[in-house]
Amino acid sequence: MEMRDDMYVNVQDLARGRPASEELSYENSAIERYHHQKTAEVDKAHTHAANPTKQNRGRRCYIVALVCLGLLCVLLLIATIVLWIMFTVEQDQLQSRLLNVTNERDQFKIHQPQKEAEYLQGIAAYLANTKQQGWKLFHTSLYHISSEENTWSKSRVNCQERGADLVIINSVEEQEFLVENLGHNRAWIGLTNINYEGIWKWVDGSALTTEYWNNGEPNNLNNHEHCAEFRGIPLKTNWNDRQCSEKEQWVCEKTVF
Ligand code: MMA
Ligand code: CA
Repeated sequence: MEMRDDMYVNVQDLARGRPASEELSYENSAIERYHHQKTAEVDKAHTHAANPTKQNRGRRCYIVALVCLGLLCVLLLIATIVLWIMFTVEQDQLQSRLLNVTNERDQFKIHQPQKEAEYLQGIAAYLANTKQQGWKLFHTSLYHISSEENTWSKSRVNCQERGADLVIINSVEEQEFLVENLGHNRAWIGLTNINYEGIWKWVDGSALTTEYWNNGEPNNLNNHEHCAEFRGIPLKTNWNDRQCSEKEQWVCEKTVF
């Protein structure tokens, strides 16, 4: 009991930081050891108490990560569903458009003969009209032989006013057709060298390839003959170069198609 009191005193002394008496040094050190032991136990207990907190924090992190992953999965799923719906809708729209286009094509096919007939009737009406105005059809062109006479330039202007130009002869058939229709009449054709330093060219700027000059022509008489004419001789080779200011008939040509 005494010792207990001493212990109590000495513990108090220790707590107050007072130096222990020499007689009690052994007991004090024992108490100190006991105290240390207790403190260690308490610390250990604290440490044990702290460990569950750390574990809890780790677990919380793990749960948060899991939740995030779950949310990500859900978002991915939603995105996939949305994209799939969009794709499906677009596919449906494309299919219905394809169906419409197919129907339109089929309708056009059904009505094509009618349209073709209308188109041909239009051409027939156009040709009938041009025939009435004195145009003659040969191959894919219409030809008009003037009844009046004029210079080469004014003849050309007249053709242009009719939606045509002076005739361009590209084949022997065309040449023969014109010989046949002109007979003994002379007439301007769309061939000149006035703008091209002596080089003969057609009115569309194309070069002269198939030529049907009369014997000894072109002779550029007195250096004044720069326009070409049908000489008025019913021969396959009947072209002549003549002074452009001379007045004579002319032939216009326009393509049908
Ligand atoms: C002659 C001949 C032609 C020339 C004409 C002009 C009758 O033919 O020389 O080449 O173009 O005269 O009138
Ligand atoms: Ca001549």
